[in-house]
Amino acid sequence: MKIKIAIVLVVILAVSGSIYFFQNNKSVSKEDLKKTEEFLKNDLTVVYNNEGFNPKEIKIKKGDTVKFINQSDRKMWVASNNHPEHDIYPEFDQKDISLKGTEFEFKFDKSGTWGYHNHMYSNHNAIVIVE
Ligand SMILES: [Cu+2]
Repeated sequence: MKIKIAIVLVVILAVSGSIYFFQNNKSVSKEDLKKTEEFLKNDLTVVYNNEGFNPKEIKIKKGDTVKFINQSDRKMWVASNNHPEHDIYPEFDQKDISLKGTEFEFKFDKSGTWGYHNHMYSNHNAIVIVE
């Protein structure tokens, strides 16, 4: 009986461990990389894929609108730092979720260096510099 319980526990641990691993180690498929490169030909575009935001730092002019495209298998919610308050640039907060293949646009009316992140996965960070 004890052996059966031990086997069940080991199986549960292995399954939950591999689910955790695959959710946190999503790689970028060749197809997604190709799409990312295609989107980045527009210099007012940031692509979010499984590795994070690309480019990590984008320089724009005041009044420019940046398009954030979700090309990842995660939910994307773009928001200014710091997580979770989003208080350095409160207006720069998507307050919604974009699934893969959808996008969010934001017009930057304040100059400065704005750190932001994916609110749904807050260790993915990047910067918008508004000159
Ligand atoms: Cu956040």
